[in-house]
Amino acid sequence: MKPRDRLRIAMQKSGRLTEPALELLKRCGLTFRQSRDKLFCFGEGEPVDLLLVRDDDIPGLIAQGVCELGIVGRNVLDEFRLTVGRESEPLAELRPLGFGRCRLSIAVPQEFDYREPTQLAGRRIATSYPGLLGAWLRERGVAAGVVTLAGSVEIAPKLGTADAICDLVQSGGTLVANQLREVDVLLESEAVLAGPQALPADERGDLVELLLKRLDGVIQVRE
Ligand code: PRT
Ligand code: ZN
Repeated sequence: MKPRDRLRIAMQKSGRLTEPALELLKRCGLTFRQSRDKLFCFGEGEPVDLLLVRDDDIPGLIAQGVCELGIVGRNVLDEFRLTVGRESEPLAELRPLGFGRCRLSIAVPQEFDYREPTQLAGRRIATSYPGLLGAWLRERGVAAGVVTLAGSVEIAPKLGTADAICDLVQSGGTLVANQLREVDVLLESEAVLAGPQALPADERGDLVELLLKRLDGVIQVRE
Protein backbone atom coordinates (compact mmCIF):
# COMPACT_ATOMS: atom_id res chain seq x y z
CA MET A 1 0.00 0.00 0.00
CA LYS A 2 1.29 3.46 -0.88
CA PRO A 3 2.04 5.51 2.24
CA ARG A 4 -0.19 8.54 2.70
CA ASP A 5 1.42 11.91 2.13
CA ARG A 6 -1.17 13.82 4.18
CA LEU A 7 -1.16 13.89 7.96
CA ARG A 8 -4.25 12.82 9.91
CA ILE A 9 -5.24 14.08 13.35
CA ALA A 10 -8.05 12.37 15.27
CA MET A 11 -10.15 14.34 17.73
CA GLN A 12 -13.44 14.04 19.56
CA LYS A 13 -16.44 14.45 17.26
CA SER A 14 -18.79 15.85 19.86
CA GLY A 15 -17.99 16.42 23.51
CA ARG A 16 -16.04 18.44 26.03
CA LEU A 17 -12.81 18.46 24.03
CA THR A 18 -14.26 19.29 20.61
CA GLU A 19 -14.43 23.11 20.71
CA PRO A 20 -11.11 23.74 22.52
CA ALA A 21 -9.32 21.24 20.23
CA LEU A 22 -10.65 22.90 17.06
CA GLU A 23 -9.73 26.32 18.45
CA LEU A 24 -6.19 25.15 19.22
CA LEU A 25 -5.72 23.69 15.72
CA LYS A 26 -7.01 26.94 14.23
CA ARG A 27 -4.46 28.89 16.25
CA CYS A 28 -1.80 26.55 14.85
CA GLY A 29 -2.83 27.74 11.38
CA LEU A 30 -4.92 24.71 10.41
CA THR A 31 -8.31 25.19 8.77
CA PHE A 32 -10.65 22.48 7.53
CA ARG A 33 -13.41 22.08 5.01
CA GLN A 34 -16.11 20.19 6.84
CA SER A 35 -17.43 17.21 4.91
CA ARG A 36 -21.12 16.33 4.91
CA ASP A 37 -20.87 13.33 7.22
CA LYS A 38 -18.45 15.28 9.42
CA LEU A 39 -16.30 12.21 10.05
CA PHE A 40 -13.49 13.35 7.82
CA CYS A 41 -12.51 16.99 7.39
CA PHE A 42 -10.18 17.94 4.59
CA GLY A 43 -7.43 20.40 5.54
CA GLU A 44 -7.40 23.48 3.34
CA GLY A 45 -3.94 25.00 3.86
CA GLU A 46 -1.46 22.42 5.09
CA PRO A 47 -1.80 18.74 4.02
CA VAL A 48 -3.37 17.88 7.38
CA ASP A 49 -6.82 16.26 7.65
CA LEU A 50 -9.08 15.66 10.66
CA LEU A 51 -10.89 12.52 11.77
CA LEU A 52 -13.85 13.21 14.06
CA VAL A 53 -14.49 10.16 16.27
CA ARG A 54 -15.43 9.06 19.79
CA ASP A 55 -12.65 9.93 22.20
CA ASP A 56 -12.29 6.28 23.30
CA ASP A 57 -11.35 5.26 19.74
CA ILE A 58 -8.50 7.76 19.35
CA PRO A 59 -5.57 5.80 20.90
CA GLY A 60 -6.51 2.68 18.90
CA LEU A 61 -6.62 4.66 15.64
CA ILE A 62 -3.10 5.97 16.29
CA ALA A 63 -1.84 2.50 17.29
CA GLN A 64 -3.26 1.07 14.04
CA GLY A 65 -1.64 3.82 11.98
CA VAL A 66 -5.00 5.16 10.74
CA CYS A 67 -3.87 8.59 11.97
CA GLU A 68 -0.57 10.01 13.20
CA LEU A 69 -1.79 12.30 15.97
CA GLY A 70 -4.75 12.52 18.35
CA ILE A 71 -6.15 15.01 20.84
CA VAL A 72 -7.47 13.04 23.78
CA GLY A 73 -7.72 13.08 27.57
CA ARG A 74 -4.67 11.70 29.40
CA ASN A 75 -7.15 9.45 31.25
CA VAL A 76 -8.18 7.78 27.95
CA LEU A 77 -4.60 7.55 26.63
CA ASP A 78 -3.19 6.03 29.84
CA GLU A 79 -6.10 3.59 30.18
CA PHE A 80 -5.43 2.39 26.62
CA ARG A 81 -1.69 2.00 27.33
CA LEU A 82 -2.48 -0.19 30.36
CA THR A 83 -5.08 -2.38 28.64
CA VAL A 84 -5.50 -3.09 24.90
CA GLY A 85 -2.48 -0.94 23.98
CA ARG A 86 -0.10 -3.28 25.78
CA GLU A 87 -0.19 -5.46 22.67
CA SER A 88 0.55 -2.71 20.13
CA GLU A 89 3.20 -0.09 19.39
CA PRO A 90 3.65 2.16 22.44
CA LEU A 91 2.01 5.58 22.25
CA ALA A 92 3.57 8.81 23.47
CA GLU A 93 2.10 11.86 25.16
CA LEU A 94 3.73 14.49 22.94
CA ARG A 95 2.35 17.64 24.63
CA PRO A 96 -0.06 18.52 27.45
CA LEU A 97 -2.62 20.95 26.00
CA GLY A 98 -3.96 22.80 29.05
CA PHE A 99 -7.71 22.23 28.61
CA GLY A 100 -10.16 19.50 29.61
CA ARG A 101 -8.62 19.39 33.08
CA CYS A 102 -10.07 16.90 35.54
CA ARG A 103 -8.85 14.18 37.90
CA LEU A 104 -9.49 10.47 38.21
CA SER A 105 -10.38 9.93 41.84
CA ILE A 106 -11.63 7.43 44.37
CA ALA A 107 -14.90 8.51 45.98
CA VAL A 108 -16.79 6.81 48.77
CA PRO A 109 -20.22 7.21 50.40
CA GLN A 110 -20.29 9.92 53.10
CA GLU A 111 -20.59 7.33 55.89
CA PHE A 112 -17.38 5.47 54.81
CA ASP A 113 -14.64 6.59 57.23
CA TYR A 114 -11.86 6.48 54.63
CA ARG A 115 -8.30 7.23 55.72
CA GLU A 116 -6.10 5.11 53.43
CA PRO A 117 -6.26 2.84 50.36
CA THR A 118 -5.83 -0.39 52.39
CA GLN A 119 -9.39 0.13 53.64
CA LEU A 120 -10.55 -0.72 50.11
CA ALA A 121 -9.32 -4.33 50.46
CA GLY A 122 -12.15 -6.79 49.88
CA ARG A 123 -14.48 -3.99 48.66
CA ARG A 124 -15.97 -3.53 45.19
CA ILE A 125 -15.00 -0.39 43.25
CA ALA A 126 -17.01 0.66 40.18
CA THR A 127 -15.12 2.37 37.35
CA SER A 128 -14.80 2.89 33.61
CA TYR A 129 -11.00 2.83 34.09
CA PRO A 130 -10.14 -0.75 35.15
CA GLY A 131 -6.56 -0.45 33.85
CA LEU A 132 -5.67 2.69 35.80
CA LEU A 133 -7.53 1.57 38.92
CA GLY A 134 -6.01 -1.94 38.78
CA ALA A 135 -2.47 -0.51 38.49
CA TRP A 136 -3.08 1.91 41.40
CA LEU A 137 -4.42 -0.88 43.63
CA ARG A 138 -1.55 -3.22 42.70
CA GLU A 139 1.07 -0.56 43.51
CA ARG A 140 -0.46 -0.31 46.98
CA GLY A 141 -0.89 -4.05 47.46
CA VAL A 142 -4.65 -3.69 47.86
CA ALA A 143 -6.82 -6.61 46.71
CA ALA A 144 -10.18 -5.05 45.82
CA GLY A 145 -12.89 -6.08 43.35
CA VAL A 146 -13.02 -3.92 40.21
CA VAL A 147 -16.53 -3.57 38.72
CA THR A 148 -16.21 -2.22 35.17
CA LEU A 149 -19.10 -0.01 34.03
CA ALA A 150 -19.37 1.94 30.76
CA GLY A 151 -21.14 4.89 32.39
CA SER A 152 -23.23 6.18 35.33
CA VAL A 153 -20.53 4.97 37.69
CA GLU A 154 -21.61 7.44 40.38
CA ILE A 155 -24.88 5.64 41.08
CA ALA A 156 -23.28 2.21 41.72
CA PRO A 157 -22.94 2.66 45.52
CA LYS A 158 -26.60 3.68 45.81
CA LEU A 159 -27.63 0.65 43.72
CA GLY A 160 -25.57 -1.58 45.99
CA THR A 161 -23.37 -2.83 43.14
CA ALA A 162 -20.20 -1.20 44.56
CA ASP A 163 -18.78 0.16 47.84
CA ALA A 164 -16.75 2.92 46.21
CA ILE A 165 -16.16 4.43 42.78
CA CYS A 166 -13.19 5.56 40.70
CA ASP A 167 -14.33 8.25 38.27
CA LEU A 168 -13.48 11.59 36.69
CA VAL A 169 -14.12 14.64 38.84
CA GLN A 170 -14.05 18.25 37.80
CA SER A 171 -16.15 20.58 39.98
CA GLY A 172 -17.17 17.79 42.36
CA GLY A 173 -20.86 18.58 41.81
CA THR A 174 -21.72 15.08 40.56
CA LEU A 175 -20.19 13.50 43.67
CA VAL A 176 -22.08 15.82 46.01
CA ALA A 177 -25.34 15.12 44.17
CA ASN A 178 -24.77 11.40 44.81
CA GLN A 179 -23.70 11.76 48.44
CA LEU A 180 -20.13 10.72 47.62
CA ARG A 181 -16.85 12.16 48.92
CA GLU A 182 -13.58 12.38 46.96
CA VAL A 183 -10.83 10.72 49.03
CA ASP A 184 -7.85 9.95 46.77
CA VAL A 185 -6.57 11.15 43.38
CA LEU A 186 -5.15 8.54 40.95
CA LEU A 187 -4.43 10.81 38.00
CA GLU A 188 -4.42 14.54 37.18
CA SER A 189 -5.73 14.71 33.63
CA GLU A 190 -6.03 17.19 30.77
CA ALA A 191 -6.24 16.96 27.00
CA VAL A 192 -2.94 15.87 25.43
CA LEU A 193 -1.50 15.50 21.97
CA ALA A 194 -0.85 11.79 21.51
CA GLY A 195 1.20 10.10 18.82
CA PRO A 196 3.36 7.06 18.10
CA GLN A 197 6.75 6.76 19.90
CA ALA A 198 8.44 6.79 16.49
CA LEU A 199 7.18 9.36 13.96
CA PRO A 200 6.88 8.33 10.30
CA ALA A 201 10.19 8.88 8.48
CA ASP A 202 8.59 10.81 5.60
CA GLU A 203 6.80 14.13 4.93
CA ARG A 204 4.29 13.32 7.66
CA GLY A 205 7.05 13.22 10.26
CA ASP A 206 8.23 16.66 9.05
CA LEU A 207 4.65 17.94 9.32
CA VAL A 208 4.41 16.68 12.90
CA GLU A 209 7.64 18.54 13.74
CA LEU A 210 6.24 21.71 12.17
CA LEU A 211 2.97 21.38 14.10
CA LEU A 212 4.76 20.78 17.39
CA LYS A 213 6.79 23.94 16.82
CA ARG A 214 3.65 25.97 16.16
CA LEU A 215 1.88 24.37 19.10
CA ASP A 216 4.72 25.30 21.44
CA GLY A 217 4.46 28.89 20.22
CA VAL A 218 0.68 28.97 20.79
CA ILE A 219 0.97 27.39 24.25
CA GLN A 220 3.76 29.81 25.25
CA VAL A 221 1.65 32.82 24.24
CA ARG A 222 -1.29 31.47 26.24
CA GLU A 223 0.72 30.90 29.43
O1 PRT B 1 -18.85 10.46 22.85
P1 PRT B 1 -17.49 10.35 23.44
O2 PRT B 1 -17.14 8.95 23.89
O3 PRT B 1 -16.46 10.96 22.54
O4 PRT B 1 -17.50 11.32 24.74
P2 PRT B 1 -17.44 11.02 26.30
O5 PRT B 1 -18.82 11.18 26.84
O6 PRT B 1 -16.70 9.76 26.61
O7 PRT B 1 -16.47 12.18 26.79
P3 PRT B 1 -16.72 13.65 27.40
O8 PRT B 1 -16.98 14.63 26.31
O9 PRT B 1 -17.67 13.62 28.56
O10 PRT B 1 -15.26 13.88 28.01
C1 PRT B 1 -14.12 13.90 27.20
C2 PRT B 1 -12.90 14.12 28.08
O11 PRT B 1 -13.05 15.35 28.80
C3 PRT B 1 -12.69 13.09 29.18
O12 PRT B 1 -12.07 11.90 28.73
C4 PRT B 1 -11.79 13.87 30.14
O13 PRT B 1 -10.44 13.80 29.71
C5 PRT B 1 -12.28 15.32 29.99
N1 PRT B 1 -13.11 15.78 31.12
C6 PRT B 1 -12.90 16.94 31.81
C7 PRT B 1 -14.20 15.19 31.66
C8 PRT B 1 -14.65 16.00 32.70
N2 PRT B 1 -13.83 17.08 32.76
C9 PRT B 1 -15.81 15.61 33.46
N3 PRT B 1 -16.20 16.33 34.39
N4 PRT B 1 -14.86 14.05 31.36
C10 PRT B 1 -15.94 13.69 32.06
N5 PRT B 1 -16.44 14.41 33.11
C11 PRT B 1 -17.67 13.85 33.77
C12 PRT B 1 -17.34 12.77 34.82
O14 PRT B 1 -17.24 11.49 34.20
C13 PRT B 1 -18.52 12.86 35.78
O15 PRT B 1 -19.63 12.14 35.30
O16 PRT B 1 -18.39 14.84 34.47
C14 PRT B 1 -18.83 14.34 35.73
C15 PRT B 1 -18.10 15.02 36.85
O17 PRT B 1 -18.06 16.41 36.69
P4 PRT B 1 -18.21 17.35 37.96
O18 PRT B 1 -17.94 18.74 37.43
O19 PRT B 1 -19.62 17.21 38.46
O20 PRT B 1 -17.19 16.93 38.98
ZN1 ZN C 1 -15.89 8.45 25.43
